[in-house]
Amino acid sequence: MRTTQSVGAAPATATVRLHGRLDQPVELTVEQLRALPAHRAEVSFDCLSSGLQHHTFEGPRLWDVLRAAKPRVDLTGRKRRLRHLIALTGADGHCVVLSWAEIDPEFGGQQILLATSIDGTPLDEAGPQLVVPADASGARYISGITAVWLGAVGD
Ligand SMILES: Nc1nc2c(c(=O)[nH]1)N[C@H]1C(S)=C(S)[C@@H](COP(=O)(O)O)O[C@H]1N2
Ligand SMILES: [Mo]
Repeated sequence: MRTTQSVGAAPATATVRLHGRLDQPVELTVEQLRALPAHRAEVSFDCLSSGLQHHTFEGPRLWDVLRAAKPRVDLTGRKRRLRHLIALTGADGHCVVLSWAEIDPEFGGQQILLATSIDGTPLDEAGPQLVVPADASGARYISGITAVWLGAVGD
């Protein structure tokens, strides 16, 4: 995990870097993610190693986080945007990809969140966690996210 540490006993603060096709690439703390409208998701997913899991997450939509960073995506018409993809990387190297259309309200419009808390526990030290309510399995619920990259096929 990439962290910033201040002098004394202050806890480590995780940061997540938004980069790629963005006009305003930025490094955000979980506290800064809380500036965006928060949504709650009560979810269940299956894990190969630990079985069925239930969690309640809160945090902003990934869509709102990306829009705030001014994506360089042509939203004229509906076809040009569909080549874009979002890659999220965790502190342990686990990496997952979403397609732009999964979160675009004119397509899948899924309420995919960058969670700032899990079951009421803040994620300021661990880093945000991806919430993909429509996924049956937990493997895209990537935790300790350190980077979110927006790219496009053909770049
Ligand atoms: N960074 C990271 N996030 C991850 C994983 C991982 O290996 N690394 N495993 C995923 C898998 S396989 C599952 S099932 C869920 C498990 O979440 P839980 O243990 O909090 O229920 O986390 C996901 N998030
Ligand atoms: Mo899992």
